[in-house]
Amino acid sequence: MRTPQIHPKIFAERRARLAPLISNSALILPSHPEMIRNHDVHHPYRQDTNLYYLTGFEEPESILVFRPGKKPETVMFVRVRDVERETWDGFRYGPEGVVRQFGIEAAYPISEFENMTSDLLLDVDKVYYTLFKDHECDERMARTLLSTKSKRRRSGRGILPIYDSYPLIGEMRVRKTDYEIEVLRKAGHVSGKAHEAVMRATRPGLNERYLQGVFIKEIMSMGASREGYGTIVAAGPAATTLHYVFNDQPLNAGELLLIDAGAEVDYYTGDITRTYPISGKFTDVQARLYGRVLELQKHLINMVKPGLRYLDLQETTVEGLIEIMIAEKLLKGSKDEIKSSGSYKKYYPHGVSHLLGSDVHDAGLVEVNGQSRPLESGMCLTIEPGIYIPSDDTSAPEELRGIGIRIEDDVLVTVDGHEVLTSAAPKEINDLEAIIGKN
Ligand SMILES: [Mn+2]
Repeated sequence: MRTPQIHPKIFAERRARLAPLISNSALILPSHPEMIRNHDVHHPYRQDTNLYYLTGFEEPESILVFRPGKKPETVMFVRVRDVERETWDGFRYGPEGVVRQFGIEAAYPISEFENMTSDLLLDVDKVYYTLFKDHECDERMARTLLSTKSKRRRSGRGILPIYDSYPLIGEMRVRKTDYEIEVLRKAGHVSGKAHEAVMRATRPGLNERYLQGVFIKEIMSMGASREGYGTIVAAGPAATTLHYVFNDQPLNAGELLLIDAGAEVDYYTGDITRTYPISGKFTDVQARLYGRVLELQKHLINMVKPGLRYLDLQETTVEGLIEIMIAEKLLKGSKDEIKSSGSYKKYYPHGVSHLLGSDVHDAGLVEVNGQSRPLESGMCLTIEPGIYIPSDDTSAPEELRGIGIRIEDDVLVTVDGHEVLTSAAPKEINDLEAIIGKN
């Protein structure tokens, strides 16, 4: 027997907030498709974020049908209990367990989805469903809609119109509730403490993978469910590859290490990047460049408050990094020329920030009607400037080639400013040098 990790009232409150936005409609939300099985080994499963957001239910092969104001209002289709399958794959709640433990009004076997849902759609005007996420489910939806149409033939109405539910739910997820802020604080803290442990474990001769192992051990021991995204442990020139995935090279003395890793706690994730010397002491060149990026990163964090536009953050980042590039003799010319030509992108090709929440690149818009959106209290975002000089870039000063630096923290917008959620991860040069390799 299992019990849900989070109280069902959290999810009922979310459905209640969504309800007025979709009156006279049915929202149909399927689970994330099961991962490909490799030689009968199951990959770890993570529920579709929106389905989890509205139900707290974590099993695959499940679908929510939510019809605000109708009876029953919440219906789920789930896997039935099965002694043999559960022996292999583990516990299932089954329809009875879903009703008993998740506050869902009615639940049925997943095999009943088409037949029963075509009836549940008889008295709604439209359907919220997101196409092209799961081909198989799209086909079931098409058959269901066709069946509803033929069941209400005499009404003279055609196939129910389909609207995408993602923008609606995404908008709900943009401003975090007090509960979500608490969980995000924990995710930021756990991520930060794990980064500190990795710093203490860092020394030349180890493999990148070893440090990933330390990170996972630390976050899990503090209650995280999993890594929030693919961890990047990039030693030396690998740090100039933005989405480095191999994590299998040795750590060499004298080089920098870039680690981008976050812990997921109760479906909310931290997202932190730190860059520091493998041997525990910055060289003069490393300290100079790192210090400049750090100063800019702290300036950007201090800008965060309600009303600040995303665009302003990005512009300030680009201007700050161009100044660094000119000072470091990476680029020639005036700031304006470099900015308008975009030549800085050679060393800084990404955005400075993204929204953060249940997904590492969280749902919600940062542009509305073509305008950059002002920040509002309750939003959570990353601040992550970086500079990356490829090792084969012969136009760059030799001392800088192969250096990649990114510094990333998670910041909550508060009523009158901001709160850094990831301050448990050291980033000042003195603090880093005091702990690297010292566990
Ligand atoms: Mn990030």
